[in-house]
Amino acid sequence: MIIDGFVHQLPDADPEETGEWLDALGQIIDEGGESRARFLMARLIEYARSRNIGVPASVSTPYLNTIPPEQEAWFPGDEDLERRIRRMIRWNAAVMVVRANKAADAIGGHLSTFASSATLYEVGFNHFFRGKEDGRPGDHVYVQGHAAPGIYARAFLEHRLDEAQLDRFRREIGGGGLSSYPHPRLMPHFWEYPTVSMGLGPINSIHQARFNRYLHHRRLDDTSDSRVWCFLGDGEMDEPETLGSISLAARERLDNLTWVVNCNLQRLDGPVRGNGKIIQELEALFRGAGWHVIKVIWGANWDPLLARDADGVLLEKMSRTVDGEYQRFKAEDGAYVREHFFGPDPRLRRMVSHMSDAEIWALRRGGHDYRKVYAAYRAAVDLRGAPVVILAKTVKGWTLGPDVEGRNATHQIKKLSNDQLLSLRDRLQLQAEIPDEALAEGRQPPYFRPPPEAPEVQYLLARRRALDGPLPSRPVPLRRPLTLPDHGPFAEFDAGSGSQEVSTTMAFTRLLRNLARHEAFGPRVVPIVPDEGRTFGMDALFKELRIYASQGQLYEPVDHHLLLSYKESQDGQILEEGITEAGAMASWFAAATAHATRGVPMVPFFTFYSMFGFQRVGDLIWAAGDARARGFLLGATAGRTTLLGEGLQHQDGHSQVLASTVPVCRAYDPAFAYETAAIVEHGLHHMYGAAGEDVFYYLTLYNENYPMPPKPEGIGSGIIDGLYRWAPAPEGMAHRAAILFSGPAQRAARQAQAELAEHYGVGAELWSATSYKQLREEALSVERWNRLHPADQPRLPFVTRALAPVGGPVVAVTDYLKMVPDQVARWVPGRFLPLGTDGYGRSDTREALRRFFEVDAHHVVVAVLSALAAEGKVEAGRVADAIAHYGIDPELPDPRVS
Ligand SMILES: Cc1ncc(C[n+]2csc(CCOP(=O)(O)OP(=O)(O)O)c2C)c(N)n1
Ligand SMILES: [Mg+2]
Repeated sequence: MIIDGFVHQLPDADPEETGEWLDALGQIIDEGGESRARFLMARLIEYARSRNIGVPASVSTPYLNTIPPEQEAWFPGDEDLERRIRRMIRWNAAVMVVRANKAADAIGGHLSTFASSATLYEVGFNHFFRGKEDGRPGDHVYVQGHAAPGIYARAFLEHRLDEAQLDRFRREIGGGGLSSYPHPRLMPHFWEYPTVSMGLGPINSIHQARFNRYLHHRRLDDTSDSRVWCFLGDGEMDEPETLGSISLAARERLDNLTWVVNCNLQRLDGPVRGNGKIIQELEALFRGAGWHVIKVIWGANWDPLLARDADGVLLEKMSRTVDGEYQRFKAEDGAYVREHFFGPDPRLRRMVSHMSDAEIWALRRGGHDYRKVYAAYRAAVDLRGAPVVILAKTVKGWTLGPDVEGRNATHQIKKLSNDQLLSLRDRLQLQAEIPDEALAEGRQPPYFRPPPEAPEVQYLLARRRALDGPLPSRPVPLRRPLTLPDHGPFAEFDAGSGSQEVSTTMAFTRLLRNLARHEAFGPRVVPIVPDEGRTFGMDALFKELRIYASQGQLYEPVDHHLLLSYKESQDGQILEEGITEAGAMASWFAAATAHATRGVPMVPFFTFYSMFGFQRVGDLIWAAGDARARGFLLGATAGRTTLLGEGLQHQDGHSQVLASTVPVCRAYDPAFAYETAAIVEHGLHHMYGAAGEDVFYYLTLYNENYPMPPKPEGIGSGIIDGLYRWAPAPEGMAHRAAILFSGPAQRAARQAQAELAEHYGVGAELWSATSYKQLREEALSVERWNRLHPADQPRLPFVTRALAPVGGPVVAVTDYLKMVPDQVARWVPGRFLPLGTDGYGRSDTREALRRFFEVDAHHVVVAVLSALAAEGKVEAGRVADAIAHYGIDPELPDPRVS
């Protein structure tokens, strides 16, 4: 076989001996069978390893538990009490969802996900997850979004939530409700990590674990006691983000990370791998990537059967059975399992002949076996050198009865009849707690919670006290306060660059360096780049700030003789993530939420190719808003025409539109260095100062060089509010107008102003529009106030007040879609005409692109004249003359659709 071809490239020192070994093995296969041969091979490999013979790891192991019964850690808890607690939690979780869906206005929710994973969570809560008492940061626990009902039910049992709150599950308006899923934005004192968009929890958890190491290596926080736990669905493993960073986790030896994959073999529509075995597939992936894998497939009552499986028929059957069949078995009954799993092979049939159908039916999956799960977690926290994934096999909808367990529709079942509830109650042995009458037809099924002094509650609370307090819980109190910088790092940008031509990207990089150099504040700066540092001119920072590398730099870099050489270091500050915007964003996420998750505010600046930001990792950005992230996102090489040459897939003309859809994102499109600096300075104080608002900032940065003007006097807070007058109109003109520019469109605006004054008698004021989003939001709140206060004097939005004195049409020009300035169109006094870069980009020079997209100075002039003509102030012929004069072909196709 080709894959073992290496063997034939090595000399065989003793072919005769080789032959004898092969013959011996052949004989075993012929006489002892395949299973025996496999067994012997496995023992040989194990023995070779014990003698330090490096045998390459195989990527998969038999379909058995990784931990043999005799090596299971001793379970230290009170099993009976924990079982009762678990049953109460199961009950309340189900009842909460059922009650939410009894009313005519059924509101949804999920029963089956938690039903399959209750044991997985309960072992964690009772024995492993560390809380946050006494100012400790504790563990980071990512809960599978659809398991939220179980987490509420546990908090209820702990007396952290009450019945009224459970009855407000998914009814958040008006306050006091419980969110559908983990949303820190909506329950800021409870939920910690937003996970429900599949794939985001897993990638975030990896980067959280890595970020903890970064904090530790940089001596910013002792993270050695914090473990990251991430609970995942087996269906969720198909998301590219889920698996996207697993090799990073192994490379970084993140033994502070444990994943628990709830392998209930089902996703929303049906089986995850009906024709295969998801556990085996995942095992191979994770082992291949370098993780420790612990499979928890079979419950303890399978152990005696396996112990008797001398000829390997049971293992053979287990291995050959596909997940679709396993699912079917759990949706049938004991007799069916006897007939179809054990039955076809007389040896297997004999193996269970002493067992009743009920006993066969009770053969459990490992993920529902409390002791096995405990042993797996114990092993996971003790294993060193690599992250651990626990693959726990469960039944979707477990305990919820035959109409729900393992059914294809189970994910979406949210109602149970009173009969179904009765049998759930019996299954959970809560007959004494919930009498039959309570479940009579037409009655609302009751919750059950013992009083605080009951042994169950006492035990539960004692366990949590021993583990440093309840979870989930947010935020961690401020443990290491942040000292904000004075104006020093920002000051130089106010003076402008004189005749030196620079870009806003260069200015930002310089600002970043200034901030990182600040003695008190500097260490909190986290510069993050995907593989684009050089594109943004940040390679200059590699040497000074150094790139974080957990193992330091084990080689002399090729450019070591250069002043600005490539420098990796264990206490490096820059996170150079490689080509993974999702990974870089996940690092930003960890840093941007450190204020709440670790009580150590960090200030991340993630600079990316603006095209590959919002549209590539927009869902992570959205979730970051949910997580109450604070920090800066920088979309560099921005602009449909400013990024010349790169073409359709690179030129971004719409990230400002996408940013405007994120409620807590403050999106800015600065033109000048002093604007960029002012926005960052303001943002720092707004997010990390007394206001402490949970928002984040997006700034587009460009690579066009021009002399940066000094900051004009008297512009007040216009840069931050989104608009200010940058230059007055030339005096003595017949007509008046205003041109609003953003980003590098400033150049076209300035040229147009001169042209209009010189040739057309139009005095145009120039305004810098740094943020249409900010303007729009202020205007919307004013509009709302007016709508709801009819008796009061109406208020005017800032943009209306600011532009009122213009006394002529307003033309806006941007390197983004016309939709960006259009955000404020209805509040602009007078005629408003936006120019923007609608359509796909293409490769060409800036000049050609700006002409093509109709955002160059000539098109601005024509737009101003056309607006004046529409107002009857200039003749239409003047517009036509200008069009002809500038050589504009009015018959060219519209770039928007061409
Ligand atoms: C990105 C994304 N796509 C789709 C969904 C809708 N969705 C919610 S749960 C689910 C199935 C989950 O299956 P699995 O991960 O196996 O979890 P289980 O409930 O079986 O534990 C889907 C498709 C989502 N929440 N996020
Ligand atoms: Mg599943």
